[in-house]
Amino acid sequence: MSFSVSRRLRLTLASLVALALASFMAVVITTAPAQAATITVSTAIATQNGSTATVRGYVVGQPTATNTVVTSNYPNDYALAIADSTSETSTSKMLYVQIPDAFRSSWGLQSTPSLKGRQIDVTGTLTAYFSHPGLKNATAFAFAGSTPTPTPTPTASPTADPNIPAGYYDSAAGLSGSALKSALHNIIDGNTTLTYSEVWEALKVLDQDPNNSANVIEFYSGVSTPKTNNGGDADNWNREHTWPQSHGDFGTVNGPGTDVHHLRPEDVTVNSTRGNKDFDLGGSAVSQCSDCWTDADSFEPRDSVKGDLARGILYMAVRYNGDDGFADLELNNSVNGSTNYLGKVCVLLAWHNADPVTTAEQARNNKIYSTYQHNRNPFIDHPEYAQSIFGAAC
Ligand SMILES: [Ca+2]
Ligand SMILES: [Ca+2]
Ligand SMILES: [Ca+2]
Repeated sequence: MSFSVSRRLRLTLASLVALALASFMAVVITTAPAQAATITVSTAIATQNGSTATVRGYVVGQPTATNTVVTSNYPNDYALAIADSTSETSTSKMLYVQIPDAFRSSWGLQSTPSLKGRQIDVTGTLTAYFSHPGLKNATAFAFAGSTPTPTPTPTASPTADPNIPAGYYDSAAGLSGSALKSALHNIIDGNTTLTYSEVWEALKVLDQDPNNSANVIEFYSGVSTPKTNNGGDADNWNREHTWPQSHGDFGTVNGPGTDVHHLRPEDVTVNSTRGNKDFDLGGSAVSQCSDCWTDADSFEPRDSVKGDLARGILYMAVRYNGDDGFADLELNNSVNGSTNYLGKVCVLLAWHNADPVTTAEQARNNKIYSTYQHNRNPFIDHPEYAQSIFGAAC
């Protein structure tokens, strides 16, 4: 099988570490431990001596008892069975891996069933689990071949945007959780709205290719395409609602359907492939969209826009609360969820942490504020708000 692993894996690891730290601002720089040699599952089974090792194997299911490994309808995210062959069915040739709390949302099969069949590297202590050869106290998970990154890089700490108007967030000071969400809503609502046709012109400015002022960058795919190539035909770019219209039935009248904090240029075909799917990890490669992944119920874009995407989605959930004639947009941790909801919130939070705010993203936010809508995305200005408002679900 072939996966574009390197970038997406580094990102996944960085996100896991960020979650474990549970705070975007608390970046602690430590010395990375020396990397242990990678061993096979059969070697790990033969080496149950309490030593630390990195084991490479294919995810074949979830152990639920000494001689039982389930391969569907996973009961939780607590354990993985890995083997040297993706088709292994004998539990005696499997290693049972305990999944610590911080890794469950990304490495547990109930949350991420698409892990089955993937080759992974897991680092931990070789010792019995479920009275069976196992690995416990895992400190790192990665798709095979990537470089585990046990600590975030210093650049993960965002620099405050000097263009935030004085006093803009004063009424949110000291608040957390739902009180913070409510205060932010009142700060960013009442914004100027664009017509759907004005969105074309706004995106040509906001998403201009920094290396070619005649082009825009298509959001998920990263492809540079002429601004004049907008339209509805194959290989045109059009206006992608990263929060799909159908997840709130808001259409394209002035309001959420024209809010450029979440609207982006995208290739017509890629836009169609994304459709109204929720966001989650995994699937198969997307045509015309390098390092994008999709399956029947979810879409995953390239790594460098995962955070940008997440922050636009978080903005939508706070901006639209059902008090202005549109639906109350909210996040949940599901795919195929109910109307007005978009998921998965825990995946989006991990993406927010793993792909931090850049100066280019701040510049886009400032331009929306100064030129178009006169409201700001709080999660670009204050990344730490995301965990406070949405972290309880994860
Ligand atoms: Ca999926
Ligand atoms: Ca980014
Ligand atoms: Ca809302």
